[in-house]
Amino acid sequence: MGTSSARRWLLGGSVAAMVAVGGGVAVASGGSSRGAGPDYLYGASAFTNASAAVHVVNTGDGSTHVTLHITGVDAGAGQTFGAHVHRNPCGPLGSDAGAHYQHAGASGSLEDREVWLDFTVNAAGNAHSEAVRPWLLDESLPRSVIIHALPTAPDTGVAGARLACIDLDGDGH
Ligand SMILES: [Cu+2]
Repeated sequence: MGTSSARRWLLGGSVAAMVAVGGGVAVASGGSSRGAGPDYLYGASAFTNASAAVHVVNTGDGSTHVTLHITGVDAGAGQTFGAHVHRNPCGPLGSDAGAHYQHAGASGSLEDREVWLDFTVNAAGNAHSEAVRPWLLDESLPRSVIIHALPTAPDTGVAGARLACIDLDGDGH
């Protein structure tokens, strides 16, 4: 699956997510996946009325592009929230998503070895972020994206309370 087709699909996915709050997960072919949600909210927060879409695209050269689009965030312009790919699926408790996904054999900083998607909200309550990594996510793990209350601390990966979770689905493995 090429990058250009992924980009077209990403735009369509964002629109779909806006009309499907709390909706389920759709699966694309070609080793890509996405999630739309949030699937779980952990108490009232800036994300109570938000819609989010996550796209995971495996490029032909063995790298991974993960994109997060979010709308309807009730926060002031310029506020930054942490977000990461986590190891486990979403659940009723924020802790159900487990620890950060950390890629076996990856090198570099903590951020380089994980998938961080911190985003800053604009005046309209929208935000997006993207992470590119030179490896493919381990398809044996179900995964999710957790949105946190605070920006991610670079040294520790800590980002405060878990506010929302979006399930990611694989490509049928
Ligand atoms: Cu996290």
